[in-house]
Order: sequence, then C-alpha cells, then structure tokens
Amino acid sequence: AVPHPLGASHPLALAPVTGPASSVDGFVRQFLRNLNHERGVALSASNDADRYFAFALTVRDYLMARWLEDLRRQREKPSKGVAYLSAEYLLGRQLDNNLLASGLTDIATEAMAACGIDIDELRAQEVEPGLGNGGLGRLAACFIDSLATLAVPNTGYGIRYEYGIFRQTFEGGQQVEQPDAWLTLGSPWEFPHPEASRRISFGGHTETYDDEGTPRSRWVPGWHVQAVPYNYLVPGYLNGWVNTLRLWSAKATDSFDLRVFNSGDYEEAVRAQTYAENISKVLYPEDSTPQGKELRLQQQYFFAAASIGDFLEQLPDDFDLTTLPDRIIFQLNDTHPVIGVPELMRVLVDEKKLEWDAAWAITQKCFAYTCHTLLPEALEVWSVDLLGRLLPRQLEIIYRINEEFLDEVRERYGDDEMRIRNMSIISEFPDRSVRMAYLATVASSKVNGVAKLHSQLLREKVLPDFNEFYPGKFTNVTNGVTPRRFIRLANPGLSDLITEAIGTGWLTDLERLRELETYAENPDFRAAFAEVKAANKRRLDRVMRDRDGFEISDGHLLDAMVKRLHEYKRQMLKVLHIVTEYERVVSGRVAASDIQPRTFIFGAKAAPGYVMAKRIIHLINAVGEVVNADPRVEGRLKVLFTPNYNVTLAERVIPAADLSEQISLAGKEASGTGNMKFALNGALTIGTDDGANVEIRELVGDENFFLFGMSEPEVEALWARGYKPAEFYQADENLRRAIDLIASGAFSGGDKSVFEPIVSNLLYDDRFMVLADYSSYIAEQAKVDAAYADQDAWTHAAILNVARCGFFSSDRSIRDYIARIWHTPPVL
Ligand code: OAK
Repeated sequence: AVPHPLGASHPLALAPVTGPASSVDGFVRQFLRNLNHERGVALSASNDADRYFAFALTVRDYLMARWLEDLRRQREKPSKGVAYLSAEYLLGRQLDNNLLASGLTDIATEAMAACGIDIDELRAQEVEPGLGNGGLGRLAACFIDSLATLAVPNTGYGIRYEYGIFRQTFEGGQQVEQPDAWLTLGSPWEFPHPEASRRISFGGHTETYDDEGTPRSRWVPGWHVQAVPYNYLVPGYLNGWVNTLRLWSAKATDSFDLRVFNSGDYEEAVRAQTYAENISKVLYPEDSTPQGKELRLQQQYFFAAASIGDFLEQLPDDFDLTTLPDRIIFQLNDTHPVIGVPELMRVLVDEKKLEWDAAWAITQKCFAYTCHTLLPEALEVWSVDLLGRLLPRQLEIIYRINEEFLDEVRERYGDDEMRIRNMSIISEFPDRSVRMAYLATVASSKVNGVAKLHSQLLREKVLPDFNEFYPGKFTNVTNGVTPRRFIRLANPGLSDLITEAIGTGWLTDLERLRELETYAENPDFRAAFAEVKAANKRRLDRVMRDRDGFEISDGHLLDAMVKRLHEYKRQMLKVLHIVTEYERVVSGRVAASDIQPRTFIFGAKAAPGYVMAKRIIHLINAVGEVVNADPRVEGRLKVLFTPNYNVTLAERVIPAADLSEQISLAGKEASGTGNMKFALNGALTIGTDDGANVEIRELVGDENFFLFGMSEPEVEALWARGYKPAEFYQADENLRRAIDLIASGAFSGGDKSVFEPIVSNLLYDDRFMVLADYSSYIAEQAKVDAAYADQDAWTHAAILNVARCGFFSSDRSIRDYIARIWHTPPVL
C-alpha cells in the first residue's frame, strides 16, 4: 500500500482503499454490476465502450462516498473556499488520474486481468475533454488538482462546451479543422443536475422604480436561457478529499421560445431553441487573440452569472452578506469571467437591496484577478454598443464603477486629464468600449501575473498607473504543473526511479526532488536515468507509428517544440534552424556525418482565422517533407509534425524529449508551463530569458540551461532604435542562405509564391524579431550538439534539471495563492 502523504494519524488518512471496490473481488463484482445495470449487457456480449464505461463507473463509485462526505462536511462546517472562474479547463483523460488519486490502480489492473480484459484497451477508449486552448486552460486543470490535493474547498466553474478544441488534421501539409464531438458516446465522469438549473437573462432594458420611497434600478430582460450544471469529481491525491468541477450547459427555456421568437411557427421555435443552446455549443479556438464576438460575450456572462448565482444560493437565508469575503474568493482566470463583477454588484444592489458602497466593499474583497498575457492584442475589450444591447444593467453598473473610480483618481491627482483618460475603464477610441483588464484590476483585492518577469512587466508596462494608485494590490504567483499527471502518470519509469532513490512522499512535496542532486554523481543512477529516457523514446516511437506512421530513431537527440502556434512563440525561428542545418549539408559546407543526429518534433494548433500561423504550419510540413525524403541527410535530420497535439499526446512526448524549445521573444510569453513539464521530465531547455524560463534557469543553473537571444530590455532598446530585420539578413550568411532557400521554392515544388508572404514578413516586418535572435540561437544550438555528444554529462545535467525544479509543482503555486491572495486555510 502507498503510505499516506498526510501521515497515518491524519483525520483523512483513511486506509487507502475502502468501499465497494476496495478489493480485487469487490472491484470485479462492482464492475460486473455496472456492466449489467448501467450498460445493460453481460460481459460476454460487451464491447470496448461498455467495458470502459463500466470500469470508469466503478472507479467513480469508489470516489463517490468521499465526495458526498466532503460536501456534507463543507455544508455543516463551512470554511472559506475558492470559486475558480475559468472559461477553459484542458483536463486530459480522467481514468488514470482518478485511479491514481484513489489508490486503486493495482486493484483495478488485477481485477481486469481476472476478467480477461486488457486495461490498456479500456484506457484507449477515453476521449479527452478538450475544453481549452492551451496554457490558460491546462493551468486551470493543474490548479483544481492541487486544490483538491491540498484539501482546499474549491469549486471550479466553467462551461461544458459540446465541442472542445477542434481536431486538427493536415491536408497537403495545411491545417484542416474538424469538430471535436467529445460527447458522442457520453462521459462516465459527469453528473447532470437539471433540477439545479438556473435562469440566465439577456437583453431587454433597465428602468427605475420607487421601492417604498427609495428610488431603485432594475433590469427587465428580453430573453433567458437555462444554465444546467454538470458536476465532475476532482479527487485529491490519496487524501480522501474530493472537490467539484461544475460546468454549465445552455438549454432553451419555454419562455425563450414564446417571448422572443415564437410566431406560432414550429420552425421558428426550433430556431429559437438552437439560438439559446448555441451558447455552450463550441469553445472559441482563439488562444490569446479575442475576436470580440457577441456569442463569446454571451458565453462569458452565461457562466459567470450562473456560477456566482449558484454560490450565493447555497448560503443560508439569514446569511450576513457583509461577511461574504470570509466565505468565498472568486478567482478570475484572465478577463473572461470579469463580467461577473457588475453581475455580483447587480445582485447585491438590485436584488439584495444593499447600499452601493456596502456592495462595492464586498465585491472588491471577493474578487481576485490573474492576468495571463502581455500581448496588447490579447487584452479584452467589449464595445459599449454590444454590452448595452446584451447586458444593459451591467453596463450601467460598469459606468458607475468607473465614475467613482475616476473621482478617486481626480482626488489624488487633480484634473490630470491624460492620466484620467489612460486609467478610465471606458476607452473612447477607436470605439467606445470597456477595458476588461482595468475593470478586473479596480474590482479585485489582488492582481497577479504568472511568473516573476511577467508580474514585473505587468506592473511596469501594462498597468503602471494602477500599480501606483493601488500600492500592494499587485503580486506574483509563478505558475506550476501537477506532478501527479505530468510526472507520475506520464513518466512511470522516472517516478519509480525517483522513489527507489529518495523514497515516497515527493509527489506531494516536490521540493524533495532536491535529494536527487547527490544521485546525479552516481554512475549507476545516471545509467538508470538514461535508460528511462531511452525507454520513453521507444514508447513514443510505438505511439507515433500507430498514430501517425512516424518513427522515432534510436540515438537521435529528440528536440521538441509543442505549444500553440503563435508568431510570438517563434516556431519560425525553429524552422530557420532546421533549414540552416539542412542547407549546410546539401550545400556541402558541412559533412552529414559531422552533425549530431536529431529528430525535430512539432505539435501545434493554429487559431482557424490566424493566417500567418497557418502558413507557418504549412512551411514546417513542407520542410519536413523535403528533409525527410533527402538521402543526403538521411539518418541525420528528421522533422515530424504530429497533428492534433493534445494533453494525451503531451504525456507521451514530454517524457521522451531531450531538448525543450522555449524560444519566445523576451517579454512576450507570460510564463509557459510546458517549459516546466519538460524540465521535470529531464529535458534540457534551450530558451530565451522570458516567462518562467528565467526562474527555471536561476534554479537549474546557467551550466544546465542553453540561454540565447536578447533580454526584454534589449528587445525594447532595439525597437526604440528602429528594428530593420533586413540588416540582420544581410549580416549573416547562414541566415541569408536559409531564407533564400525557402524563397527559392525548394520546399514548395519550385513555386516561389507559396511561402513568399512568410519571407517578406520576416525581411520587412518581423514583429517578433526572429532575425535579430537568429545568430545567437544558431550558436547556442551548436553548443547543444556538442553537449549531447557527451551523453553522460548530458544525463548529469538532465538529472539536475529534475532535482532543482520541484518549485514548479502547482501545489506550490496554490500555496502561494493561499498565502498571498486567498487566505483560505486547508480544511485538514
Ligand atoms: C489565453 C487567452 C487570453 C489570455 C491569455 C491566454 C493564455 O493562454 N495565456 C497563457 O497562460 C499560461 C498560463 O498562465 C502561460 O503559461 C502562457 O505563457 C500564456 O501565454
């Protein structure tokens, strides 16, 4: 049995497994019962889907008792909790995670073997819920895992999109998007609660009325939808604590059909229903590039209002609302749920009839805001036109918040019109609109960035006036990742090796990985560590052959760049490196036998409307096709672009990688979390001084990190001088040759026009300064090659990366949130 992480005497340190499935026999019986009663089939007649469902339900049954117990505990003796409001949760598959958290893995494996079932075939049945785009959504998933593991009462609130992030395929090397119908076969992990549905309103107008002598405002909405909650269990790791993820699904109401659209006409009524249910139909596939679409605002209000209402409704009737901040903190995951601010004010003032000032004092203590970007184009604004049409009362409230805020600013600084204009929540140009990040900042008790550098730039560059105005409001919480999923589940070989060396307990106390430092000096340990990496490469090879028909060659340095496709992340710089290596061989300047064999692996989805990102995908595939077919570099260079990169695939790629590419333009990547996952799995990083790379390098040491490129102040200075990319092109022969080769049509069957837009963008615009950092990148890659030639020294550095990155556990991030922002004591 696994020793309990909290210690045997802890109140929740129940025996790791109890309940109906707590023995192999018990598990088998419960599994067969679920197969018969929930799926309506006998074992002999069951298919893979039946078995997966019955299996998942058996795990769920086990966790159920704990869940109910913890919910009861919270009801009876409520303590302050966290409502994490996030438009995205990129969960990944649930089965293995829930087995691990419940300590059932061994029992379940044996039980399935006893039934003659291959548990891996069941695993393969699960469709991952892709309810997020990338970093922000995956971070939310890591955070709810850590909240449960730390036994902090938490509900994660979000949207149950019927279609998650699109499925990506390539046709002729170009991205094609397909709908992700993840719910076709249903999900065994969700509990619909239609009886707890909430009515969410939109449109209409506002009016004032006389409330027994007090003039008041109220909202007379135009239409409504039902928000139906679906609950998912979020089990802590072996601690008996289970939190809830509550995702809302939109359903039409009768009144919707009748009041707005119904003309007595059946087709119209169905159309109206479709309109309402569209709200939770599809995840917007834009990562950091909001389009300002009406449906998106509907989604945001839909889930923010449902979640806030849901929480308030659970309070006792006689609850003193002035103590609300002692009971809950609404954590805003970027600006997507910020419309919840005027919504809470509306409920407190219009419905609960609190005075404005009292309501505002409560609201300001109940919200905290995390910013996840620095890109100006990613800062959300909503036009006043649209807001007024969709949420007229909330818009009035935003105006009043702004007026009172600007009065305070005037009081402090006098009539400094420039400052007032700069700080106003309402911007006047190009259209009158609401700056959601400003609203979030004014309404929150704390504002945080997601890595040291990011938080500093947020204070100094994005919101400097607010930082001056609100001393102490800004803070940092560096991101983290859950070691349960990204080490224990993704890399069982490494996990076993670590446990053999330093014992158990590190999975909930990741700083203990430090104890591995001395093992780095041990040749046997290094050999075992290298063997784990090799085995992970063989495992990836099997996955890739199966999935995409790619092979991962033995002995190649596996160089991985997996993340959303975005110009600031600079996949383009990676392509230029590959083309340079290729060109140096085919031009005869370097012998193929003199270069370090490498396999480059890419995974990346581009927002469907992001034309340049899609061109870069096309170019990577085109370069891969030529390079992989050219006998002159055979056995030396290989380029794989695996389609539909997702959490499931990340769990296979990351443990196999030798080199982690974190090459964004300094000052643009808020944090990155892939960088942490790679380092914790023993890949070395080549990276710029950006986001959390800065902290990774501080921790692992300069000698175990490949740093290149301009720093953020150097980037600023070059911009200020006037950046002319063509000058860098002229100055570097390798760069000239690489770009010329792309421009020549060598990767497009001789057609020069195909990649011409990429080439001219690089030479004459290059917003993300790819050319400026090229020379230093290529020079650093040469150092990578040299370092990899000494395998044993490389392994030494890789072990030190693992040993020194315990800081990047999301458990530590959550502890920081608790200490700096939430002040929610663990209940255990
Ligand atoms: C998505 C939508 C709007 C604004 C930001 C994002 C986003 O995904 N940002 C990413 O968040 C991650 C988690 O904090 C960071 O690690 C990434 O650097 C950041 O790009």
